[in-house]
Amino acid sequence: MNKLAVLGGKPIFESQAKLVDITFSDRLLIHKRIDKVLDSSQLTNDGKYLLQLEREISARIKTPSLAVANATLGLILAMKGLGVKGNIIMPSFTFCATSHSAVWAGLKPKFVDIDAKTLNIDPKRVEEAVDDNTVAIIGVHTFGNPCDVDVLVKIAKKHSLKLLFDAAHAFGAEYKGKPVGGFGDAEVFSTHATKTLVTGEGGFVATNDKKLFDYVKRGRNFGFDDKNSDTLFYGTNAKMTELGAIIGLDSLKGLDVAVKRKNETAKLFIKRLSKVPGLSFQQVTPGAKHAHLFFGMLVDEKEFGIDRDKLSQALAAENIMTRKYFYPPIHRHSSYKEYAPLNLPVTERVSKSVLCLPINAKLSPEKAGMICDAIENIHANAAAIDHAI
Ligand code: T4K
Repeated sequence: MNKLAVLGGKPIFESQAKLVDITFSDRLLIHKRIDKVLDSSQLTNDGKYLLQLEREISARIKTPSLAVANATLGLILAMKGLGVKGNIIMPSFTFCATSHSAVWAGLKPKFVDIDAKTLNIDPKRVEEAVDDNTVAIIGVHTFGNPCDVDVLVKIAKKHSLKLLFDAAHAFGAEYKGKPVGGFGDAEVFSTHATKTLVTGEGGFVATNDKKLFDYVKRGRNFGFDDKNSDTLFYGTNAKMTELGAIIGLDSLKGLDVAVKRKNETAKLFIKRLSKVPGLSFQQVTPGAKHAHLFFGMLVDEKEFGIDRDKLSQALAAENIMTRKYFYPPIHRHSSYKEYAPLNLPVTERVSKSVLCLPINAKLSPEKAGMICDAIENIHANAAAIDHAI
């Protein structure tokens, strides 16, 4: 075993193993298309590449989809378009965009706990949380692992609630053989640079609800009518540019390969790292196909020997990037301080122990193996590391 960098040795990676490392399929075509767009001078407002991307996304997920400037604006539009006022049940173990969007849309987040295995909203906690003020539920397909969709649909139907999915992580995932995108009243994807399907900044709202579709379509363009002369409501500007759409078309071409590669890496990580005491992993929802945007691992300090933060530090010394998605949980953010007394034991435990490892289509099995070597080495030297940092 090599001497660990955190203990004075040489890092296992010469150049950084990045959490995300974007793959482009055909740069020449990207450049050609950008030139065409520059020649045409049509940079935004329903340009030809945007329309092509929307057609291809809609066909792939078998659901009418609209491109937006980012998932946060997509979520705000989808939530406002539901036309309801009251509480929206959601997990606190998510990115702040899920809850911020609700507040911007005039809804009040009601945080509930997650399931310890899938790391998604726990349907039992959802059912318990429904009261007279509840108008909607939003599930988050955490790291690309689809929610327990059928159970959430049942609960929403039983209580006449709207149901959304924050599918920011989940392009390429499936639930019971169907692509994520067509479930609930709407699903919202992110195509931010950190995602598998990339447009730079961007996202998609997918919905089978014609009224909601029209609301989002107008809402992303200031609320204009078909003649673009009068506004029908207070819309916003949430349009995606042609440059984003060109990157998106390229990214979509490579998506299946990327998701396959990421699933292979996740399998390798689980096979190797399940042998390391104190490490456990997100479990795939029964009947689902995980998109593995991120690979989340839980670190039990007692059994592993050091806590998540020290492991992250030791990996950084080895030139291995990690991220603590999602820490702190939303109800611990300063902007949500009125929620701080909430008791969400699984969320608290997972949030304190979760660490996301690099997972991207460029990460070879050899490099993924080197990440496992480093983690095993860190575990074997936990006492010395604990003393050193
Ligand atoms: N719902 C959920 C559940 C979400 O997780 C998010 C966003 C949203 C909704 C809202 O989606 P958007 O409105 O953003 O479309 C990231 C992203 O900013 C954010 O989009 C994402 N979730 C969140 C989980 O993380 P950072 O600050 O952690 O990323 P950063 O800059 O540290 O980069 C991480 C990795 O990505 C590194 O390996 C570098 C690489 N990277 C990053 C950027 C920005 C690139 O390769 N290229 C890039 O341009 O925030």
